[in-house]
Amino acid sequence: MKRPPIPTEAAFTSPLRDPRLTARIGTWLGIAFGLCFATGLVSHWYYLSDAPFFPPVRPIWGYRVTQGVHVLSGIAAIPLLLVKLWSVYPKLFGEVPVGRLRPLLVNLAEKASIAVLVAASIFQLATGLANQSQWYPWSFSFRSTHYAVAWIAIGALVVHIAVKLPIIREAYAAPLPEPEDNPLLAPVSGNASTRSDHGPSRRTLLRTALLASGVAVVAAAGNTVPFLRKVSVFAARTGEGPQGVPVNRSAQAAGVLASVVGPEFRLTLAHGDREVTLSRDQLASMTQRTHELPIACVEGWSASGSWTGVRFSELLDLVDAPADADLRIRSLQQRGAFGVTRIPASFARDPLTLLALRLNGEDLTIDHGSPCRLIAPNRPGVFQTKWVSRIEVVA
Ligand SMILES: Nc1nc2c(c(=O)[nH]1)N[C@H]1C(S)=C(S)[C@@H](COP(=O)(O)O)O[C@H]1N2
Ligand SMILES: [Mo]
Repeated sequence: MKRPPIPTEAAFTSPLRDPRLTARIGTWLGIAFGLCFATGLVSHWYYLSDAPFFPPVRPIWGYRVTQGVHVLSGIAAIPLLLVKLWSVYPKLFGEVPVGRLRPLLVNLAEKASIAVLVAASIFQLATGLANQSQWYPWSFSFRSTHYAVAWIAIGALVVHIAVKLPIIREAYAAPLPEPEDNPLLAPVSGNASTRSDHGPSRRTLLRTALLASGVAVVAAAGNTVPFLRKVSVFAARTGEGPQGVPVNRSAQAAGVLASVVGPEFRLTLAHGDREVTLSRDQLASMTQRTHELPIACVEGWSASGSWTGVRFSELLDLVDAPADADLRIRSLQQRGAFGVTRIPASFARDPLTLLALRLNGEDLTIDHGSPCRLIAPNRPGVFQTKWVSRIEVVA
């Protein structure tokens, strides 16, 4: 079989391609990437357990909003990136100035930097999209890899913008032009100056790209925005679940058996050698409080619930835990990450933080963490530990 010849840059003739279009799409893509990067840093900070200082306890919906914006800005970037790549990829086939060393090196350096930017961008959007649909088809740690590659992507983006600044300036100096009359595309007879003869205009393409991006956002936003649930066809979590709140990892998936959370269940509070043990009935006989707090998962879905239980700081007082001590929370979970978590003193002592026994007016179901779970304001969902069995003062 004969291989088709490699095309040249001139072989790509779409009249829609134009640096002025590329610059405009690029601006929107840059905004989406910037938002995604900034909120990603915030998300990473929330996950650190040894940060010099922790996120604030208010607003209660802080993580819900930043993580929602993170996932949605990433989704918004996908159609924009595709159109942007389409608008520039003929450059891959541009002439390489072989023979003269300096231009050759500049050309190769530019191609290499763009290759890094494109590869890192595609990696970030692909892994992020898979993660928000709860699909982990890889063996590396999602969080540390996604975080490291984010710096590569943003670094390459800054270099790219700096290198292209003159072209970007020029592109914005004039309004987006429509394609010139192209005799090849004009009909054989008739009035060649009517634009509709040439297919879509550049402005239509720009608007369509932005519209696609908006549609993608709306299609996914029902994960966090309740009134969009009906139209969010891509939303993996649409508010359905026992007691009106979705379940991320079920008891079965976590290896928590109904037998261990039955009447024999005991919660242990430990402060050094001191231990206090409580049954569920004893927890239920303590003062109960009800707070409206969201579960906000890193995967971009979130849902608010009305949680009832014991104020966490009142439990800590039973073993005279120091007010500034962090706590380790152990659960009955047998396998998988996040069976043991750590909560900073500021969150543990917040008056809204509960060891919840009930959700939306009913006892917790086993999948929501029965007999008791942690629920704190402004925390990533992974730290809202279910099936809590032991709370330890971290020495
Ligand atoms: N013990 C334990 N608690 C856990 C988890 C877990 O895997 N094990 N998953 C967490 C995650 S990732 C989220 S988003 C919330 C979800 O709570 P829900 O299933 O009640 O909605 O629980 C958290 N609590
Ligand atoms: Mo989560």
